[in-house]
Amino acid sequence: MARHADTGGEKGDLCVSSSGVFQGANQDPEFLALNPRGKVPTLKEDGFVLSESLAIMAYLDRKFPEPPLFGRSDRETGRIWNVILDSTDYLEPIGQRIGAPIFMGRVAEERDDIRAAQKELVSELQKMEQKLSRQQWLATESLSAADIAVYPFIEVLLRAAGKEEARSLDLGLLPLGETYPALAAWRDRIKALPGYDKTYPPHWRQ
Ligand SMILES: N[C@@H](CCC(=O)N[C@@H](CS)C(=O)NCC(=O)O)C(=O)O
Repeated sequence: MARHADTGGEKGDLCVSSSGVFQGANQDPEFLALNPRGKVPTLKEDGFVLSESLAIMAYLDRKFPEPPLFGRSDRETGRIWNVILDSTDYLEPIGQRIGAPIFMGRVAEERDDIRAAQKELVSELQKMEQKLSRQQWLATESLSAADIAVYPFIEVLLRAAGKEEARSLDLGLLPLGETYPALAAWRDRIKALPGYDKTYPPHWRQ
C-alpha cells in the first residue's frame, strides 16, 4: 500500500500511503492506526505521523527550507495564506457542490444547486484568471504553497467536467485554455514541475 511520492523534487522525498486508497486500502487497520480518518496524504517518518496536506506541507517546508513554500517575507507569507484560505473556504466548497453530484451520479436531483454553484465558480475562476494574466504564480513570484494547495481543486473540477454525467451541464471548463487561457498556462507550469508525475493519483491514469 505504501507508495513513495514527493513534493516536487526539491523538498526531498516523503512516504505517503496513496496507492490503493480508492480500493479501500485506507480502511486497513494498519493505515487507520496512522490516520483514523483514513485519508491521504498521511506522512510517516521514523514513528512521526502527520496528516492533512497543509500540515504536511508546513512540516516539509520547515524541514527543507529551500525553496521556501510559505514565503520569504511577512507580506509574501500573508499573501500565500490569503490565497490558501480563499481556496479552502470558497473555491473548494463551490467545487464540491458541482463535483460531488457528478461523481455520485446525482446531477438530475441537484441540478438547481449545481447551476447556482456554477455562477459562483465562474466568479472565482475569473478572479484567478485575471491574477494569472498578470503573474505566473498565484501568490508570489515563484511557486508557493498557494499554488500547490489550489491546484488539486482545479484538477478535480476538470476531471468532473470530463465525465459523461457533466455533459448536460455545459460547465464551460473544457478545454480550459479556451475560457481561461492564463489559468491553463498556470496548470501547465504546475504539470511541468519535477516530481509532478509521482503525485498523480494512480487510479486517475486508468
Ligand atoms: N483536508 C484533507 C483532505 C484529505 C482527503 O480528503 N483525501 C482524500 C483524497 S484527496 C481521501 O483520502 N479520500 C479517501 C476517503 O475519504 O476514503 C487534506 O487536505 O489532507
